[in-house]
Amino acid sequence: MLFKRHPNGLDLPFPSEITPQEVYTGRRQFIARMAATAAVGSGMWEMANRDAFAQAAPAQKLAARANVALSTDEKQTPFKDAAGYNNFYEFGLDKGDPAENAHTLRTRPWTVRIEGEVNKPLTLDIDSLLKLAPLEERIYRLRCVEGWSMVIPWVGYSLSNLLKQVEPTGNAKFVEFTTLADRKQMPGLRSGVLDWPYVEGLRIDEAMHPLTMLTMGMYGQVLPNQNGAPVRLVVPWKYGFKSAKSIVRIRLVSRQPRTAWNDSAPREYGFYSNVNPNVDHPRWSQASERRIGETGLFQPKRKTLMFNGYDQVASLYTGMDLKRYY
Ligand SMILES: Nc1nc2c(c(=O)[nH]1)N[C@H]1C(S)=C(S)[C@@H](COP(=O)(O)O)O[C@H]1N2
Ligand SMILES: [Mo]
Repeated sequence: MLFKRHPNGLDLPFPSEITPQEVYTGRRQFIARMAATAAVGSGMWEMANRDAFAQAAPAQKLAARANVALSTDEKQTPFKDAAGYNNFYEFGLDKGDPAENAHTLRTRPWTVRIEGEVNKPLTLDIDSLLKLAPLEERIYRLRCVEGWSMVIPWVGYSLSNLLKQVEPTGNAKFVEFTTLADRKQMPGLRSGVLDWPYVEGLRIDEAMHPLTMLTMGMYGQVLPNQNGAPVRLVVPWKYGFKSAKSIVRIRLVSRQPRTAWNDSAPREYGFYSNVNPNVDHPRWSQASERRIGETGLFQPKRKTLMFNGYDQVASLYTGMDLKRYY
């Protein structure tokens, strides 16, 4: 298939930007135009793609103990939305592309190399990762920088379990995450939207925070490929793009690593990218969000919460100007 080129990256049309237009165009006309353009990233997308998952093979179950203390009690996003409305640019730029294309990703055998400023570098395969610490289910909010959110029951454990095993040296100040970039498996690499591989990073105290999750599953089963199988990061107080998918290398480093989104549009995507309703994206407000799956296209939006509601991380940023370090 052909990939559309979105020159500015994470700015595909999505419903939170549609509402004002709906108001001045008139709802009738607006609906007709939405249908005519068969817009993705909308309630109509959700309707059109319901059936795509009906025939999917049953996924491997992943048992986990519920971590109630770290879970929200908000209504979970339906699985079909969480596994059907994705950002995974290695498999295409539209929300339905990863679900359609990611079957070519080979998730076994798979290894993750943990190296850099550590006393005990390690290479672990997926089975070793699954056994490294007790698996927990944590229901987290995920807030995409584009203005939508989901509530997803992830399966994994705190990344700190893994980082402690490799014994970070005193020089380990940041952690860099590199994800798979294989043209044979990932048709989206043909698009020049990012400088592959997708790289993300955290400060070491952010990476060691108990909320930061190394994730192998969701909804009680192994991750669907489009959600970042076989292993990804989930950092719930940051915009979704910090939660790198399909990780192959974790490197502890002394200096702040470059990141793919920051390289591509530095004014728009900072290194920190904490969810913050008071710091707008240069091209749109971050004050509110649309909850995928739960709400219809014309449903009022929700207020976005500071740190996505995860107040327990506030102390990591004491004294920091979060407008400057966005
Ligand atoms: N490797 C890789 N990881 C990625 C992305 C990507 O394009 N490539 N997209 C990010 C973005 S923008 C979001 S919002 C989340 C989406 O995760 P989900 O599809 O599981 O909801 O994945 C993040 N991780
Ligand atoms: Mo995102």
